[in-house]
Amino acid sequence: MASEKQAALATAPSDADAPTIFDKIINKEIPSNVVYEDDKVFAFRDINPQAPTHILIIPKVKDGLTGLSKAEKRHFEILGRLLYTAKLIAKQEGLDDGFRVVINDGPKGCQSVYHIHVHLLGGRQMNWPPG
Ligand code: D5M
Repeated sequence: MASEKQAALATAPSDADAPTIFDKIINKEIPSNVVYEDDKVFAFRDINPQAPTHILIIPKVKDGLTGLSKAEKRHFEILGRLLYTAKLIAKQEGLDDGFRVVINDGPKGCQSVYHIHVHLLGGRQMNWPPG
């Protein structure tokens, strides 16, 4: 992929229940490099890593949560679980000196897949501000 930004700008925000490639990954219809799975959460390595460690953490059931901007009160628990799982995986990956979590939202946030996901990035020095 030439640019994640181009991919994001080329992707229209999708309907709440429209399937995405992440459904196929969760259902193991297409392969992924899985690093964590429980009854609610699935995590796998990003196909286009932006850091030595780059993992996507997603809810198994989207429940309308295409992105953070669509969050409702009923999503409180899963949102907490996604972040807590990021912390668990950071430990599992040995990111003891620090890491970053990112949630891209909408075209200007550079979101290209409309199934909420937390990016966990680590293994190099991060910069601030982000691009
Ligand atoms: O992030 C969407 C991310 O999804 C982007 O970093 C690439 C990643 N992606 C897309 N398809 C795959 C597959 N098949 N495996 C692993 N990772 C994938 P966003 O925040 O929406 O820009």
